[in-house]
Amino acid sequence: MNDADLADAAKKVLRDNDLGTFTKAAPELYPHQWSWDSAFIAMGLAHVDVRRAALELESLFDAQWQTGMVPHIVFDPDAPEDAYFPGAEWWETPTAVGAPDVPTSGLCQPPVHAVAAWHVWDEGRRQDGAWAEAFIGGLYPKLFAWHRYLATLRDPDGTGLVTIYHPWESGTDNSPRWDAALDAVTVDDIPHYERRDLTHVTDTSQRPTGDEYDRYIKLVVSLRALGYDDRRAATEHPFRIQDGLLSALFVAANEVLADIAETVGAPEEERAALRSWAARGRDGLARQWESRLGLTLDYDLVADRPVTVRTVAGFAPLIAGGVEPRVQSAQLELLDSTWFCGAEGLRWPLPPSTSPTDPAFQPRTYWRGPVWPFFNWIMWWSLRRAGEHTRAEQLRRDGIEQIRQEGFSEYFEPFTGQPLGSSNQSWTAAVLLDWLAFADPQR
Ligand code: 9WN
Repeated sequence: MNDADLADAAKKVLRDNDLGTFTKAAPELYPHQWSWDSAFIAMGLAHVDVRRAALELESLFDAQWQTGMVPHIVFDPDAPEDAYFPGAEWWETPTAVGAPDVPTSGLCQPPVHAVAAWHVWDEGRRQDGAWAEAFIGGLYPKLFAWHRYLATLRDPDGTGLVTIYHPWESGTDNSPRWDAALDAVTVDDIPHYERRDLTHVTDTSQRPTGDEYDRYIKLVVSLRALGYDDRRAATEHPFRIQDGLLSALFVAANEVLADIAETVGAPEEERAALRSWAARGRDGLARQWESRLGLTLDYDLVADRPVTVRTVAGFAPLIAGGVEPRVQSAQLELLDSTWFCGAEGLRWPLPPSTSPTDPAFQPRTYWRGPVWPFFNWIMWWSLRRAGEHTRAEQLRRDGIEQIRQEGFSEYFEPFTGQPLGSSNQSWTAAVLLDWLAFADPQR
């Protein structure tokens, strides 16, 4: 398939998953709007229909909580009730203080939205400057409120590291990063529930286990009982981890949002706040740097210890950007070492979500080994920001080949390249479109 046909196929995936004001993350497995998926989808849609791309972000931010939190799922009220578990009724968010009047989950996901907004604005201003200005001016205050939420309620001590209450907030749900903390969560009193995800995959070993789901549900029940009150969760909730990857994306997004703030003429104190959150985040990540592994580690606040596993999340310094040269070199070396892209027998030198050298590695199971295209995009974007253009270009080409040869799947087995999880996953199509547009000599 040539690039033009591949782009058409990607557009078709997004069109088929389009529900008017938002794009469902996948045709059956994920029939609602997911927060960070929508950000990536907007970046892809920017190359197809920039106004539709803007709407993707605007509809998500219409569900923003009064605290500033952007919920991880905005439920489609027209989807069948049993389409996804846990569905809208499980969260009981309408009774929570500050929740919007549309059904959402009570969690959030990594803050990549400012990066997406910048992409949409950048594409938009080539087409219609006044429209682009109105779009970014309208979204900026909501983006700022979202960042302020993360910098304050999710980092009450100002450590620079953002605390998550649930593996779903990390977006890397069953990563071994969370194993020890989940093991410590007791599940003797969870209500009966029925999973839906297993009916949408060909092989259930590609999804999290029953034990993991029990704990996911226990954590939802705990937050629900706390009324999704961040101040209470900060001491009473049984799962509290400073997430290095999320914090790194927050650093990068704060810098992008500071640039947006300048563009829209935002007050000086907001610009200063954004820059200080970025600087504070870098300091926080530096404290979590584990030079022996060449990775940055998450910190479990409940157990009071760092989480020592080898996963792609450890590339947090590279993703945050602007780190010391010795840290950047160590990360670049590690990326192509046998721990990640240089592992023997990989179909493409793309980073497995968990290092094949980690005892928890499982090549077909979700975040325990498979390669995720949208994550490849994050690494590509980060390498470019770090000035590593040659390595970034190789990653972009391999990322495109993976999709060209194996399709728009959610994730892929690293050695065989076998497509896994959902097919026709929206953000896979979206990042492909952004990669192809990058190669367009007209741009
Ligand atoms: C839970 C939608 C989402 C992604 C996450 C991915 C997966 C959900 C699930 O799918 O999580 O939020 O039910 O497994 O881990 O990153 O946003 O694509």
